[in-house]
Amino acid sequence: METSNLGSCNTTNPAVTAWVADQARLCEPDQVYWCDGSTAEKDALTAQAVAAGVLIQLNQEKLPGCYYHRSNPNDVARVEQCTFICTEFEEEAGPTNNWAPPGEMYTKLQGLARGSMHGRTMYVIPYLMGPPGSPMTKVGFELTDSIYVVLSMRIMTRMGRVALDHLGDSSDFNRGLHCMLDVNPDRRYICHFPQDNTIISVGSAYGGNALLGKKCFALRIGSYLARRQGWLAEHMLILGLESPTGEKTYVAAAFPSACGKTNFAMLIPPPHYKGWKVWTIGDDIAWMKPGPDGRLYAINPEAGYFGVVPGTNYKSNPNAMNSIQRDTIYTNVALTPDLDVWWEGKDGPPPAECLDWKGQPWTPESKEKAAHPNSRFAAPMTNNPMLAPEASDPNGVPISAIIFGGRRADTMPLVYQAFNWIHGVYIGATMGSETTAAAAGTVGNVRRDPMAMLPFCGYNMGEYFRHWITMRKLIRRPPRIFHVNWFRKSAAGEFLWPGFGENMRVLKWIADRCNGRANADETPLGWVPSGGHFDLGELPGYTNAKFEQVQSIDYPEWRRELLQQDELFMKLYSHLPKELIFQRELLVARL
Ligand code: GTP
Ligand code: SPV
Ligand code: MN
Repeated sequence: METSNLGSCNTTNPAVTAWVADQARLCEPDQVYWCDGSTAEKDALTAQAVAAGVLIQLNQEKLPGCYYHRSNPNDVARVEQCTFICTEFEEEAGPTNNWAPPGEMYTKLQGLARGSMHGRTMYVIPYLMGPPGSPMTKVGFELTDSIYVVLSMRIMTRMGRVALDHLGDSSDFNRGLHCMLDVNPDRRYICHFPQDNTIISVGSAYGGNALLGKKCFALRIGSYLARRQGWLAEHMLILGLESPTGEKTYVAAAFPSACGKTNFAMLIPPPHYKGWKVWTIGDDIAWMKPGPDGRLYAINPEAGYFGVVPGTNYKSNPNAMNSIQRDTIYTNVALTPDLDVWWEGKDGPPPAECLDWKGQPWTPESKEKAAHPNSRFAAPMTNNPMLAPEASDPNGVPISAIIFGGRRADTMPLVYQAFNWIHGVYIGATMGSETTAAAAGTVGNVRRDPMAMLPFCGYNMGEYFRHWITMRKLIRRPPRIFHVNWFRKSAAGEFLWPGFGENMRVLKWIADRCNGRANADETPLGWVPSGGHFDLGELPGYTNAKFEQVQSIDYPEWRRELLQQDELFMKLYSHLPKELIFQRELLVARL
């Protein structure tokens, strides 16, 4: 085994060099390559990936710097059934996680990893989660034998020298090992060892399974560290709403996977909101910590967007479209004869012919979809015309509102506000949402997805609720908490709310509530907009009656809802904070 570029981005950090050497001895790659994050390196690796058939160069006139990738058709989404939290005691992982004893799992995974990189290169990726110089930023290393992972991590994180500089001689870094193996679902394990700040992922090369900085480190390990260190690691977008007078209100929102975070984070206000702007700070993950002024400050640990492609177009999300015109990796979309990309819901008519996400000929008559429903783009956040300059502020941004929301065809109104923090925690904890294509399995079943963290909480969910309750004591000026649902439908199956850019109206009411400007009425669920205090102007055809329908409380639906919440509480019973049981009683009484 040789180290191919000793010296260019190597480090003398003894903890790093010893660990990398250990893992190289285990995996036995032909060579070890240290990534420096430079443009020259990107160009060289991209050329290699193209030569190896891992990437296809797209039409460089239409899409400069863009490349196309197909994953193995058995490997197209996160796999919750193969995802494990390996803590000493099963209680620590809790009933919502798969658990295995660390010793056993290390043995099994090391068996799978042993010698698995023969004939391959082990890439060493040093990366930062968070802006350089921020006290909230953390360092990770991912060792991988996938060049696609390297190039994706280069987009999604701040990678290379900057991470080594941040780390210095410290041994406080996340240790991630990723081995593709033969990409066989029978040998696919995404395992977290929070007590060792370690992740081992084998047998998948897709998304959150393989880009270890994202769900594995920033959320599962992150949430574990956050509880011990007094902060929050959440599956939340962060945006800044700027008023015509320049006042900025920062909002963080938790929606489950494929339920609208990227869209909301990049919202463009309707034309009559003259002078209003929505700036993106992050589209998927927020790390939040109480600041010296008693407010809750948030950073986006990521540096890019790994976004759902289908349905993205210049009408639904122009900022996303503008973000993916250059230097973007597209995975599992369709490929047209002129090396452009296509997907269901793109602007314009479908191509007369193309290759689908599996590489098979496709025409508009085909029954199958051309793009996989969980096809994704990886684009640098600096491509986003509405990227907030504060996205790289080491101090983060002060959060005024936290929003929880699921994908619910019924029961849940468009918007309501929690009475107080603990009621807000209850609303987040009992959240439900329909399953989506972002994870392998059935799509469209309502399940409980507390705070959109069901697949991402790295410890006992009951303790996670307790941590949220305890955090209130550390935040003197807490954000207000809201619940939204963009997806309520009529009996005829039509959306009762136009969504997308029109969600600005909801955002405006929320910001007004935080800034003491809009009135609300009390309902059993929480505070809702008072008549005349919610903007329905310039929305042709949208009547007050329709708004009343989307806001309505249906008592039989709420009876069912409470029973479903009960199932979650029963499952978590041994660690469930009694405050939440009390909140449930209060809600039952109000209803
Ligand atoms: P992850 O990246 O998986 O965490 O997803 P996300 O939460 O960022 O979801 P995203 O913004 O990519 O939206 C997923 C899908 O939800 C899109 O394809 C849209 O079709 C749909 N969607 C987003 N916002 C709205 C909305 O306001 N109304 C309706 N009806 N659909 C929406
Ligand atoms: C999600 O599923 O919530 C995602 C995509 O953001 S992945 O990175 O694959 O987890
Ligand atoms: Mn996500």
